[in-house]
Amino acid sequence: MKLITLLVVIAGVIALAQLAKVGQLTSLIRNKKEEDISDADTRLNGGLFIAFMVAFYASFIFLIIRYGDYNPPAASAHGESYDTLMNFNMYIIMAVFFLVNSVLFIFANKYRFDKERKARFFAHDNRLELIWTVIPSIVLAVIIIYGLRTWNEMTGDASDDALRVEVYSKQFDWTARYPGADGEFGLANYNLITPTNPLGIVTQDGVTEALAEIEGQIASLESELAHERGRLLAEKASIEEQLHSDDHHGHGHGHDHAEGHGDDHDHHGISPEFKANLEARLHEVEHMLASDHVVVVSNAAAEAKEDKLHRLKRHRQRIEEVKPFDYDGGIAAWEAGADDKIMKGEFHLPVGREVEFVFRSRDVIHSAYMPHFRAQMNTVPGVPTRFKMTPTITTDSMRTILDDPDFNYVLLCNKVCGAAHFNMQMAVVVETEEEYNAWLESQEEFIAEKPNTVDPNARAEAPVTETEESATL
Ligand SMILES: [Cu+2]
Repeated sequence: MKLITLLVVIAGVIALAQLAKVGQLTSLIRNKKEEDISDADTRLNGGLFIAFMVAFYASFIFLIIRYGDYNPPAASAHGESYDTLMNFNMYIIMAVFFLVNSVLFIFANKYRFDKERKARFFAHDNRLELIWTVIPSIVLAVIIIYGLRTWNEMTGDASDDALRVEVYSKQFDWTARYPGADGEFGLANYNLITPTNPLGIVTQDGVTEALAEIEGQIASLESELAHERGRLLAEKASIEEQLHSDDHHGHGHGHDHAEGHGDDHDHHGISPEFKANLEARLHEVEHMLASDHVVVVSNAAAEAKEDKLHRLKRHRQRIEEVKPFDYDGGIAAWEAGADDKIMKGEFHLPVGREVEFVFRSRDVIHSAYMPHFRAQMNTVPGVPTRFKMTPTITTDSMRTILDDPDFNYVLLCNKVCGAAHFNMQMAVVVETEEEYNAWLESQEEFIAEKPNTVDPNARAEAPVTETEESATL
């Protein structure tokens, strides 16, 4: 179908070119010059300019009526001034749009070629310069000053009793955090991020847990590498060779005594202690080879595992370096996070109360966008950002207003941040202060989730570690 359309278009262009050629030839026969254009032609072209302008305006007005109201109803205190600012700008832009295009098309028609008319020539006009410099300057100054004032109001400091909520982004979801009873967010450190501590909240338990988790991974990797069959066989062969060569020395003294007399004993003679060690290790290796834990791993896979082991050890070191004295408040600050409350999928806000959002990001720049609250702010790794707003309409009221029982406020990601960007959304529920308090009360504190998490003791008793220990004994 596309191919046919394309062929038709190409055929049409060729036909037009041929027609133009025919026109040229006929005017040549009639002894008319190409640049001789009749008054009728000029009038037609002038009229077409006007017709195009009318069609252009009609389609523009249609689009404005059909799609111009693209914003959902505003549901925050600053939403109205935000919308007023937006409309103010749009009206100015539209006025200029109509003015400029009208002048363009109407003048093209009005001043079409006329034999009787002579063009007026002037090189410079101070009054004209003044008009088209001063008027746009004033309009732009108004836009900028008005815009800045609104922006400053929207982004100014939140009041002291504002509710503080942390919104944390990562590829590809959102997490919200409430400070808990102490009103203070616990410290966070990305080194402490584990599946059960997605924000890396720093607590004594969190550090212990993260260490236990990583110790477990290191131990199992080390054991796996230690039980690699090829390596064990190679070690066994090497030990046997050493013991064997020592046997030779012990019995057949004076083999290679021809050169380097004195040194020979130090090099080849194995002390009884060393020999005992070798024999013990040989025994151990044989034991390991016979055990169930023997694995066969390709060289490339073993290298990859060693790399991973190296990375894990570096990570372990970084966790060990997370020390209380790095933070204001010392060890007490570590526990501020224990009563924090962490939300996935949905978070609640009380209506009519100011909220101060603090945004953080784990990986790349995301953008927290809540269209109904006219709120948007980039979330930047390493640089906390903020935004304050006051929700004015509860979710229930909005459902009535929109006549949509399934309506929910949303927090979206408004920055193309990766493959599942489309999936980064979280529901926001706005409700009365009492409902909100009851909801928050029912949510678990961060540390209360701990018992479900990895038990550090379980790790220490991992079977691999145990056999390794018994093997050494
Ligand atoms: Cu995103």
